[in-house]
Amino acid sequence: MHRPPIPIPTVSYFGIAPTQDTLYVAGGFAHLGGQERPNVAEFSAFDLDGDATLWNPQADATMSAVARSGDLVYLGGSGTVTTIGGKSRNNLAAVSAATGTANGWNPDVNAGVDTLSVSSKRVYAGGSFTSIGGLDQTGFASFSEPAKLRVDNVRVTEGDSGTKLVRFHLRLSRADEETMVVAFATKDGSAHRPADYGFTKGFLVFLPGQRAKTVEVKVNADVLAEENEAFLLKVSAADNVAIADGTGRATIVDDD
Ligand SMILES: [Ca+2]
Ligand SMILES: [Ca+2]
Repeated sequence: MHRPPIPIPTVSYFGIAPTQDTLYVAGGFAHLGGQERPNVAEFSAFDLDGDATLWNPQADATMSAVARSGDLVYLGGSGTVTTIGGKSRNNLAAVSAATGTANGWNPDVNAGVDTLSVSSKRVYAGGSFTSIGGLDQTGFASFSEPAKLRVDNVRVTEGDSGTKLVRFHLRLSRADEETMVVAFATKDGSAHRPADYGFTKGFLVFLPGQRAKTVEVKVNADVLAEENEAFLLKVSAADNVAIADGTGRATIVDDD
């Protein structure tokens, strides 16, 4: 089994979370592992030099807790944190383990989160806080993990005349009691708008209990002999939903 090299502490570490391949460190520092990694850093078992990885959620004040669950990393702040993973987040956030970007989950904790743990799709937090989301909550809280959204890849045979519809399926990992809104827009790949497909953008609402939605995009047929082409559907979050995979790829299979 690989074990990440644990960096020698020259600064304060308050939260440590090992996984099989990585080690997360939260604390009060501007640099760690030879990189500028404000208050949170990740180390890889496969980098024997002990350099921090590229993962960089950039918390704006001392962090005190970290826990990894699936493709999310939960981060707790020491009481004065207002930005984590590129978003305004008071002392508690969930960020992507791939990109370090915060998702829509936003509990809003008024003071320090000293310990975090995730079990059976619930997040447990303990600390010196007295309110969460503006409601009285002292010292301990538990939350449902945010529902996670995935966009499927699709393939469509081009056709020789008219248009076809490709259907991207957006699926939540579980039904939620909250309404969720996500924004979507197509993006050129090797297929270009408007020649190959119709630019499509908008919002989708998942009402409480709903788990799947479809986005339809028009694809233009032609009789040109060419390579298969592809474009993307990019989905971004609103509150509550975490984007596990926010990019769907539509492959237009040439038939000429
Ligand atoms: Ca064709
Ligand atoms: Ca063609």
